[in-house]
Amino acid sequence: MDKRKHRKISRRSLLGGILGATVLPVSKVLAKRLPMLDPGDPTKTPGRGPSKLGQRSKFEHPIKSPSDISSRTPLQDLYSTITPSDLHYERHHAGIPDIDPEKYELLIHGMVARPMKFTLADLKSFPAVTRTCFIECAGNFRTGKEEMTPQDILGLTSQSEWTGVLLSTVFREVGASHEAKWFLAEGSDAAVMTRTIPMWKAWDDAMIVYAQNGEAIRPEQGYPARLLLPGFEGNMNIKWLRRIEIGDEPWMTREETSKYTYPVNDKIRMFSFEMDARSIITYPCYPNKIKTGWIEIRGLAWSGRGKITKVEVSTDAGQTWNEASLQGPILSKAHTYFRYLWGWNGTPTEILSRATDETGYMQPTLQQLTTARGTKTGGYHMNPITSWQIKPDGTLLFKPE
Ligand SMILES: Nc1nc2c(c(=O)[nH]1)N[C@H]1C(S)=C(S)[C@@H](COP(=O)(O)O)O[C@H]1N2
Ligand SMILES: [Mo]
Repeated sequence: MDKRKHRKISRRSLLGGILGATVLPVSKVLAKRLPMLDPGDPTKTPGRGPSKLGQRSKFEHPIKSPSDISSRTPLQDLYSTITPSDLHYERHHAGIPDIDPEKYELLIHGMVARPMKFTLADLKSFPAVTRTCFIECAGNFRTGKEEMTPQDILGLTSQSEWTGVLLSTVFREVGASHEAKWFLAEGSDAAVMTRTIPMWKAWDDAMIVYAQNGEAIRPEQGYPARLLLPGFEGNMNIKWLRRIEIGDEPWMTREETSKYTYPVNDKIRMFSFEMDARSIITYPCYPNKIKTGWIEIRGLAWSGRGKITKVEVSTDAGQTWNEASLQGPILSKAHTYFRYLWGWNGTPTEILSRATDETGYMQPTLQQLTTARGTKTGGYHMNPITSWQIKPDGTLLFKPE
């Protein structure tokens, strides 16, 4: 490379180039005066200055694929377990209310010694706790056609690092009765979402969270504060939380009786509160195309009942299973990343993953699920093993069953 040509690129020659542009086309001026300078080369010209707010590379375009009622996390675009806050899935029944944090109040009453109202500042003044876990909609699972991405199939799950106060701390403050068996949580959006939650969850790991991934929780996720019930179905994690009533019987709210768990009598209870263990391969998947050679199969596994202990991958349509490596630290009730190195020889096949959690539960096949549930499958808590077909030319397609 000719060094003298480089030395010619001074501030003056740059300005000359710009001024010259008024009489000559820029390209001509640059070609004449700055033969080594490509104005489009970002490694040779100064870039943008610092900004008030960072942004993604203009070459990256992850989107949440919104519908009228929800938006889904692009699982195939994520490299690990945390969902960037602006990619957290959304499900709301009456839109997103803009709640003024100064006016925010949470009422706690019912079977308590001291009914109380808490401002956001009050909630923040309690000792804080931070934990990483997923939230997953009970209706998370779609199938039906081959051209489906992980986002289309299973995008109603996301993971954040949440910060807030343990519900048990606040319940001690109001003197919640130890006789109480249930509490009602109510949101302040126009949907007035209410769910009955067992008291043991409050004494265990339930939280009221006001921060998500290190900053104030997003409006979509319940700003300024939501209930977080690690491992429990998304619907019970009431957003824009405004009222908690403590009692000894379930309320049997509309959501409970029309859709989800009817929690009184085990005989008519359809689903558990917890989300069962499941997994999905997020690479390779539709619409990827692979070449023969080494492929690192990657994906996510999680369980609402504790830690993931094992993820197995099959590369022969489910005939044999091999243990994938799990990325640590493995957290309880949290998305867990798995990886499995595999050499593809060009033969068409199917790749699958199945998760096992610390209770010993193993993710079932769709056949096992429907057999176990009889006709009462409904659209909720469906966690079957899913499969990607690999075609002779290396294209991938979902295998709807
Ligand atoms: N107040 C309120 N809470 C709510 C809802 C709602 O519509 N209003 N939707 C529920 C449902 S069905 C789910 S799956 C989760 C979704 O949480 P996210 O939007 O933060 O992902 O919030 C739950 N909590
Ligand atoms: Mo949901």
